[in-house]
Amino acid sequence: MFKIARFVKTNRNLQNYVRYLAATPAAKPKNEPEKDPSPTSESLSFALNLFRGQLETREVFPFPNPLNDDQKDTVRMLIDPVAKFFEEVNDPKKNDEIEKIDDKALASLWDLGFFGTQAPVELGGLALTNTQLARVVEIVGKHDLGIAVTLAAHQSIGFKGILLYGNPQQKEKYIPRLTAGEFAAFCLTEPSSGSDAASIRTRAELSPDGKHYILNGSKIWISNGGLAGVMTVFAQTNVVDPKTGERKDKVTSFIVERAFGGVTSGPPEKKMGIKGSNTTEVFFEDVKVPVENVLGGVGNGFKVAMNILNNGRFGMAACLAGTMKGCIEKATDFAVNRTQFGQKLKSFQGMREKLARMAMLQYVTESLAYMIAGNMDKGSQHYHLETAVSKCMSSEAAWYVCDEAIQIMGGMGFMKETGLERVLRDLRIFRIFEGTNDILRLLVALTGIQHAGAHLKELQKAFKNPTANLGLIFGEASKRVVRSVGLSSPPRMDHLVHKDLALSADLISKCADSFGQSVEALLIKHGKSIVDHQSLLNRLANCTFDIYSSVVILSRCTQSLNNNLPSAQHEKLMTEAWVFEASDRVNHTLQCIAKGDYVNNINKLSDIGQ
Ligand code: MYA
Repeated sequence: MFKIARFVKTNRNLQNYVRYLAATPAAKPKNEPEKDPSPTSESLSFALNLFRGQLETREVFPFPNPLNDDQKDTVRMLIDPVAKFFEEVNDPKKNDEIEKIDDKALASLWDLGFFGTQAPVELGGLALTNTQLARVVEIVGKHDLGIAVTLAAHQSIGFKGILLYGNPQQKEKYIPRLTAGEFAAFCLTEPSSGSDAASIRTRAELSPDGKHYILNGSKIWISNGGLAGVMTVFAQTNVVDPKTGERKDKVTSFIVERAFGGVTSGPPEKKMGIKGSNTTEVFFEDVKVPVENVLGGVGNGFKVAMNILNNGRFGMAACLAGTMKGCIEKATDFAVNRTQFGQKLKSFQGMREKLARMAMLQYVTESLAYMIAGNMDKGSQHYHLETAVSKCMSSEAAWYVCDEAIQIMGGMGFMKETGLERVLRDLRIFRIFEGTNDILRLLVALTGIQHAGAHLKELQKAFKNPTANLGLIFGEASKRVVRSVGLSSPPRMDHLVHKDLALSADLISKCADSFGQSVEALLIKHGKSIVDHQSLLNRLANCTFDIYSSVVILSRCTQSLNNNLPSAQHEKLMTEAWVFEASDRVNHTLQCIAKGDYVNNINKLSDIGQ
């Protein structure tokens, strides 16, 4: 807003304004909270604009630069001790058996600075960028997912709110403690409130003297719940709505110390996997929370929670890219050494195809993680759909890759000693926590549809006063006329990709165009009731996953080809294979939607239970 106002004062020429915007990227200082992504405002999000059939490529091309020399040095200094920690100190099998991280291993993790990776140096942290963190987290994910969850529950969500929304006093008071040995936890989920995060019942009432909130309620499945001394807690508070002046309940977030009294935890939960991590219930009984411990403003808690989750989700893709690497290494090693029917397994085409698909999925996941981390480091503000895509895709890909690794290893894969059954058990929760993949698919589709709907509304309004909106109307009308006589050319990307990838870029550009047209047709057909067509929404989300991930790897592969990397030709094969399959899936889905036969027998069957 401010930028626009300042410019308009000094120069009213539109072309110059566009140039001005292009020359001043919206950089924001690290750790400054994102503005809430509004689906109607202009957005650089690729996924969001896809719903209008537009290819918004500014945050996908070029692929974010790798680290600079200083940043690389820092990562190098971390990688060796981390690898050594996992090879020499930590035993994931033991952590799984004793259902906690072994004391010595946990102490080493604190010594390595792993619990303060993104906190400022002056507050005891390592101040890693998101890209640097992704490199380190990949290694953690390769070795021990119980440890990954403990680390993430502490800093990716536990005290991320203090980093993003804390005032200087809150940061100075808490961050040094949280980088020096005190655990943090993120307390949102309740017995009656999981995916429906806004329905929490924990309450905080302002004390009569206005100095404290009195907190009552309980939270379940809290990672680090039995360990944490400091918690980010979400509770209903009664506030005056600034729009209506009426009082109503709104969620507020608080920094709560166990030392305040009245905070207790249940015993560690018995879980299927990630047993090394600690998960408990947490109870709050008349806890006196000082008013200065409100985080991010009274009544803003829902947005605080959502943005903490949005900000942390990319870490899952980085972590699981590492897990997949570990699974692929085990399966490859086995395929290279195992002889059956007189031949090494690797010489059978079926086995090679499995390994190729596993490698392709790992490449896609890793690329998503680094694309999003790089954009976040550059100051991107509209990444919440992209992180949701990366969370869903990485958790599903990792499950598939681990399962296939077990399949390749046969009986050996099923044995505890191989370590893959533990990884498979650990992986199961990744499709559930940090926002279930089901809810995130709906989030992607509904947010995208709202964005597309806002554009249609703009047009509708424009037609009410056509003389004042001739530009918009003519622009839209000519687009439609051209499209209707079959002369339309879809938005293009071939100028952005390496020439060897032009064909793949063309396939995906056409998908993006068809996708935009489908969304528009569906909006016109269903109007607001589209929110009830979840089968349709899930399919639109899947198309978004396929198109966005294809563009991400086209971008990465372009960079590798341009730089003549030794891996470039291999990357090109994976990119072409993925884009070919992804565009096929998108086209098939959109055709079924157009014919109205996306509701197949399974859907009919599921209606019987209603
Ligand atoms: S932690 C718990 C995880 N729980 C969840 O993720 C909860 C899932 N539920 C939700 O996200 C929300 O309730 C949904 C919306 C999405 C269903 N960003 O009316 P609404 C805005 C920004 O749609 P609802 C855990 O699992 C929206 O625009 N804004 O809301 C531990 C609207 O704004 P306005 C958003 O229908 C895991 C307003 O909010 C977002 O109630 C351990 C209301 O919207 C958004 N996303 O529900 C982690 N969504 O009013 C381990 C909505 O202005 C990880 N809005 O129009 C391990 C990884 C390893 C990594 C290692 C790293 C070290």
